[in-house]
Amino acid sequence: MSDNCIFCKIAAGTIPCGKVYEDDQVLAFRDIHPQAPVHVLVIPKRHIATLDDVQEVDRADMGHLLERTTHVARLLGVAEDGYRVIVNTRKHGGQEVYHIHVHLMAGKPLGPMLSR
Ligand code: DGP
Repeated sequence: MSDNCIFCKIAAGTIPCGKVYEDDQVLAFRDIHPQAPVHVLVIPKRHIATLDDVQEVDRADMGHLLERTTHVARLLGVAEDGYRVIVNTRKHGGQEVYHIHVHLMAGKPLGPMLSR
């Protein structure tokens, strides 16, 4: 756990969240500012600041994070129609919270990914 990391506090249960799934390694909860009808964040409970900080030793945990994201999509009933997964990374990636999180967005056609 990293001091002053809001997602570590959410993972520890000291800040409430709209939990949709949890196991011993990951937590999935509703984004506070949803940008799609379904917008969930899936985080590892262990603090890693950004995707670029992932090391070889984290491979299995990152695989688990992504596999559980697909599980959450099925739980929420959006897998068949499809969804978008985004991991914003550092400043130019638009990352605001420096604890790795997978955005799972769904619930309507989301359109082209990038505005030009
Ligand atoms: P990013 O820009 O990729 O770092 O996205 C961070 C997301 O986290 C953003 O969509 C809003 C969400 N968020 C920030 N603080 C909280 C919080 O305290 N609770 C919840 N549920 N979501 C949060």
